[in-house]
Amino acid sequence: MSPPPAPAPESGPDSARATSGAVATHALRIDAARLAERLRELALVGAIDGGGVCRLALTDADRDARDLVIGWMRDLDMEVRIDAVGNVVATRGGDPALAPVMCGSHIDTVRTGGKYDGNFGVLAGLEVVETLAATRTDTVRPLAVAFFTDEEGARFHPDMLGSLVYAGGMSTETALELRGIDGTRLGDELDRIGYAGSHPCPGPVPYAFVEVHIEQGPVLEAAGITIGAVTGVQGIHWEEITVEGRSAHAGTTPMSMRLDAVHAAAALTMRVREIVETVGGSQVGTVGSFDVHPNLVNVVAARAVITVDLRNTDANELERAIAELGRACTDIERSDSVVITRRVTADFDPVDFDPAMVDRVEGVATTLGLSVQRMPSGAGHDAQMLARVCPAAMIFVPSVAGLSHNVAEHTELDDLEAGANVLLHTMLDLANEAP
Ligand code: HGY
Ligand code: MN
Ligand code: MN
Repeated sequence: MSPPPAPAPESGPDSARATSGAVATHALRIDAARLAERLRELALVGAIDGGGVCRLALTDADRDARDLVIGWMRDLDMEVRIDAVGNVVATRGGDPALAPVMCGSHIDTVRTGGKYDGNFGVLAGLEVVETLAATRTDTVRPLAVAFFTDEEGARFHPDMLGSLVYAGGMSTETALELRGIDGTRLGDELDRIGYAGSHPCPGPVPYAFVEVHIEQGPVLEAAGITIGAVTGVQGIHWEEITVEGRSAHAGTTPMSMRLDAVHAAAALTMRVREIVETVGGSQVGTVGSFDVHPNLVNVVAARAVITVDLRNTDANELERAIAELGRACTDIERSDSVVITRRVTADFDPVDFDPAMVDRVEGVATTLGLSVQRMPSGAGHDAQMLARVCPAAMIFVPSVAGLSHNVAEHTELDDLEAGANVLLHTMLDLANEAP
């Protein structure tokens, strides 16, 4: 599908600026082949079988990806700043006295990650900058492209950690002391990979923040729509639940004498599914990890540790699900004579994006001749943290078969190109707004 025709020439104060470069800004388009090449190259870092990527936060693969992307930022003559939790913000052009229009996302992935989750939002931002540089187009406000540390939260809970600290939602000190699922200390890992930056958090407040991201679900593809104008992000609640039983011999121990941690954790896992069905609506629930000790064929398990991920677009309904989880724990402690300990590791209310920003994304997509619909985000994103400090918006593009956090994650290049062009013109509009 060829890019849509350029919208009608702009009128008004910006029209003079619109021709300051070699091309009128309304006619600017990103270079899809260049974007695809960067996505391909970045996906080689931490590449795993099946065409996916494993780049957990602050691992060597994350370091190598950071080095590669910062190299591209510097090739574009961007000024790069690294902050105390390893967030990276590169800035270009505009009046340095004005707050930048920022875009970005993340380059860390889950263990079974795809090429596009997060990576697309960062590389689309670089593509916007390169398109403006190639046409000698400047902007009133600086443009910034960011990637935030540990957005996935897969290694160090919670998710969106770096942007949470950037926005002042968690102190740097607290973040540095976080322990990963592998027992490592976040601050030590940041030092180890050489990304403990000198710039303090919270970071400078942008004029606005725009994140383009794959949808990671089936909605846009099913509707045959190219662009999602994201209205907000659903609430997210994570718990690490430890079930303490008693190890015993699998052959000699009568069933009535067992304090079986696996049986109790499995019962709790089934209750999570029942809670989802009871609460209904947009409620979702996941037990994504299930660790057993000593994890041996002939030993009744002494301990099981599971993680529970509960999400809902409605804060009250999410609270209801959390309360139901508490009841399930109490029931199972009694029925199985085990001890259950709960540790909350993420707890974020639903976020609504600035309505004017959602209008803007919808308007730009329409002007570019792209089909667009409004929708909430099922996944967490850095934009929900930046929304605490500035007007924020998200642009979604379709995910093939609605698949993500899976090596087969895919989005067609035409759709990536469309999303990056909506990012380009949304940022241009914002960056050229009269101060
Ligand atoms: O958890 C999430 O929704 C995101 O992938 N970090
Ligand atoms: Mn993501
Ligand atoms: Mn993700």
